[in-house]
Amino acid sequence: MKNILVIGSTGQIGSELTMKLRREYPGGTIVAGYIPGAEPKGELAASGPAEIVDITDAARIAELVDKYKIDTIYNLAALLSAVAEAKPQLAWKIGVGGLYNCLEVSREKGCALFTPSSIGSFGPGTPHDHTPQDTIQRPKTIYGITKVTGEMLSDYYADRFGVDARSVRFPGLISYVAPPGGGTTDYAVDIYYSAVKGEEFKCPLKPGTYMDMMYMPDALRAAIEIMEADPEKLKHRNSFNIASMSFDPEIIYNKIKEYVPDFKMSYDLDPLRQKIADSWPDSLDDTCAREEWGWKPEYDLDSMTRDMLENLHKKIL
Ligand code: AKB
Repeated sequence: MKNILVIGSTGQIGSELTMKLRREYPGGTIVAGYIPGAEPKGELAASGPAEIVDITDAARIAELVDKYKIDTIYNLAALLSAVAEAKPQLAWKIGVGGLYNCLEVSREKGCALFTPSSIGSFGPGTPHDHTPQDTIQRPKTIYGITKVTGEMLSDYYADRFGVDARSVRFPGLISYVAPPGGGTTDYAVDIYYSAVKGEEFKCPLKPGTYMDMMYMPDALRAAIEIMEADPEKLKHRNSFNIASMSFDPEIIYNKIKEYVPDFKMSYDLDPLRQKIADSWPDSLDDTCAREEWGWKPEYDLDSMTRDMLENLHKKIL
């Protein structure tokens, strides 16, 4: 049995992860934590408890941990990379201050803790192709700086206090349930919406901009499998490279065109997102995740595209 608090349960990852956790642990209590204005709706609201929790309020996190006898916290609160550049102070407060609160509550109350890191934790000095697990991490964005700080702080709490903190470096995540909002990789979600609505897609990144991407079902599985992994086998903790596909705007556009032949794309570059994307890896090497806890993606670009188009048709048409 597991009792889990998901902080940020109504975001792009949280809205699907909370439901998957409820299916995976039917005897447990999975609490959907949200901030006012982002209330859970529909099945998410109906299928289990929901509580207001602001990650900057440590006392509230501790109160909920006591109330529901929580043993695991999924910390999904973050400002994504592009929006974080507009609000760097808030990005630090949520990304690092919020993580510190989760780590302290986990230390005091014996919780395990999952916090996503990102391909954004790397920077221009990192090898861009097959980026190794252990390499240079000198990001230029506030988002990346909070992620590297978070990785180091989580490892510190694991080594110093025995907190079972674990993490994966998520690529751009593609999904049809809840939109991402504010990331550099969001174009790879938006392009599917344009294709299904029959609209021309204006791509904010130039051809040749490669980044790692992943379909949400694989990302959700990774978030659960890393927390279930045998600790004896983990040489790393915070955070594991995971990968499934890498493409540039032309590759995803041409893949969608195989299914939507009339689909049109033009370029309308966003200099901020382009600069961020150029500083990130083109493709990650996820050998350590494969060897230490058996990570393996199921979706590639073709199977993801078929599933995205089918589900978006049902959702918006
Ligand atoms: C973003 O683009 O900011 C995120 C990420 C890769 O962490 N999707």
